[in-house]
Amino acid sequence: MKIESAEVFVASPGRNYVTLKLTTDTGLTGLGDATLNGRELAVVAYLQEHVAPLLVGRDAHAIEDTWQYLYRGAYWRRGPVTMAAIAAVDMALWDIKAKAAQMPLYQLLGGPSRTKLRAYAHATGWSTGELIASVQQRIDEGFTAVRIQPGVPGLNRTYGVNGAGSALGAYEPAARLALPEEEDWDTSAYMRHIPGVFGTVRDKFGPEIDLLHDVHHRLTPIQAAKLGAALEPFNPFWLEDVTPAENQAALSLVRTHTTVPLAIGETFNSIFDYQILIRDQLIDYVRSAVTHAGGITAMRKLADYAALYQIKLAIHGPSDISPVGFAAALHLDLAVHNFGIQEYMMHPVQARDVFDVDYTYADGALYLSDSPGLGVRYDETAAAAYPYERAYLPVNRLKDGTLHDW
Ligand code: CS2
Ligand code: MG
Repeated sequence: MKIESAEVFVASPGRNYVTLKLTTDTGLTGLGDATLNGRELAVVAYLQEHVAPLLVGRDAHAIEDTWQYLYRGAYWRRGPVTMAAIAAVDMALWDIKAKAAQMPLYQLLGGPSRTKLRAYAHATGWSTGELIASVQQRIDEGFTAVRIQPGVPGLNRTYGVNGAGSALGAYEPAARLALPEEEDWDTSAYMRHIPGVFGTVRDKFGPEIDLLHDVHHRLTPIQAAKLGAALEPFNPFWLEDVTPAENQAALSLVRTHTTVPLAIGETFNSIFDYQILIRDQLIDYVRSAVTHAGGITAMRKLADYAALYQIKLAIHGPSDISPVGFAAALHLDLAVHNFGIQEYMMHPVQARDVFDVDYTYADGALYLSDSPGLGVRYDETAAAAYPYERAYLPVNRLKDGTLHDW
């Protein structure tokens, strides 16, 4: 079975998604997600100009060899653009292989290790009262694990809630402005505010609900250590991305001072970004997206490496991973032994016009069907009605204008 064509589609049903479609000489098709939020067309060009010509005529079954060919063959290794492109090819080939076998992909990865995939949802509110209402809504929807992101007194907008009165999710699909939106940041104000919010939410909902929080790369290691220690009485499920973590060893300082579980890695794109973090047991959850870390082939190796150290998989699942990339995550989640939890941010409603998916949500968990492959269909005609729109993620400045991590 040979690859006959590789086509790339860009559509914006609520937000931009880049989708690769591979077709074989036997008529099978496979889908891959290549969406890199805010830099989408860089991956489109990489796929169309540099990868598609290499794929035509290749054995569609030779997934590992194709992965190595694209990774080593480029000479210029790693980086989010390259790894998103490789990920899309890898997903599409796994989709094809599973369709050829007439099995859902998770069967080819070893079969199901559990019956359902526990998911966490986002709750957000500028004031603590709004946040509590949002948590209640998630609990009413069946979630038993909720990420809480409050506003910060003195700021006008911040990650996870954007501004007072903003809609749920408005913090993610960067406004369709000519230039990135500018948010403001004050680490001291944030550090003073968060423990009280955690305490109030914990008091209101009791000990059983799991509460998560995303620091979104904003602290130094010593600040992160201090925040972790301050939150310990409220038993967070995890703190996510406490530091930017380009310096992996820095997390050992955080670890020395707090037992709060740490999750990290949505911006990482290689197993090597985790080498020290996993080997030295500095984290508890790996957060890469299948879409950004080289696909199922690479993520399986990452999950297995993490498993040696009792570290669990908690794949990134925001609305900027397409339903194709999200389905790939669910198949891996179902198959690996060290599944932790799955983020479920949900896609814009318009995405349903373009992506027809077989996965379902019920009572705090996600389920896969037994349909062959990834279980996602792409409607090219519907996609054409949602043309690409340039969109940036926000940037973040301190009060004196210094650019800070977003
Ligand atoms: C976030 C992401 O889901 C998360 O944990 O950190 O939504 C992140 O902000 C976006 O994926 C950026 O594109
Ligand atoms: Mg995050």
